[in-house]
Amino acid sequence: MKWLTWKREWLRGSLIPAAAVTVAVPARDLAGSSAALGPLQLVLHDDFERAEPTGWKFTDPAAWRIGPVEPGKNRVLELFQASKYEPPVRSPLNIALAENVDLADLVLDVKVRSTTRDYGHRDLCLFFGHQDPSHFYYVHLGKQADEHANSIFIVDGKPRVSIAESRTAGTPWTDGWHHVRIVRHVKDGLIQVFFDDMAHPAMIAHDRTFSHGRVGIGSFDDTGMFDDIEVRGEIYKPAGGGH
Ligand SMILES: [Ca+2]
Repeated sequence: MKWLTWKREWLRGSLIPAAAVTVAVPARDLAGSSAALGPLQLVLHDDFERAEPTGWKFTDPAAWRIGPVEPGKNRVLELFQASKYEPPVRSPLNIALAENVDLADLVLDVKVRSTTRDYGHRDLCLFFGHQDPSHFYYVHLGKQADEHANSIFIVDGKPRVSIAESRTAGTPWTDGWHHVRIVRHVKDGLIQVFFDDMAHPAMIAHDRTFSHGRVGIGSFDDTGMFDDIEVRGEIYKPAGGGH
């Protein structure tokens, strides 16, 4: 059980040397897909066990902080208030993008915890294929699915559009921690989203508009915590980009 193995690593607080690891994603983790992801290098691992959230670029740095869940305990990255940010087109307000990570194919794993009240659009979001503030993909993990919630969205120079071919009726938020995974396979456009159940995707889409970009975490308009983000991916190399 791959997830159980990772969970034990998290519990031990062990660090994996980024340069040393390649992981082939098991076929059973790609249910509903014809994709075959090759070995992917671990390009980002952050457990936030430090004082300041270096390595991340925020739409509003004042909305984020690193802190322990309990005094002296594990530290996490917390989105604790609304960002003062006006997006160029209707899209999430609270975004933290990993710096210096531009990926094509990827598998992103992260632990997330919603800290807002329980309501229909209770959400946290994950970002990928991010080109600029008006061109990117994001996953909205919303309590109840509708036109604007609990789907995979594209922001392509205009207000976000839902592109999920299949999705659940809603993300079953609790006040505890959950494990989210995004799988992106550029060649056939596959996007899969998993929430706790790593065998059955909660959302699936196919889109090839953006072939690469940055990854990130955040929320449309709520608060939450993030920890132990691990991204395995293919580092984007521009065609004819030289060395
Ligand atoms: Ca941590």
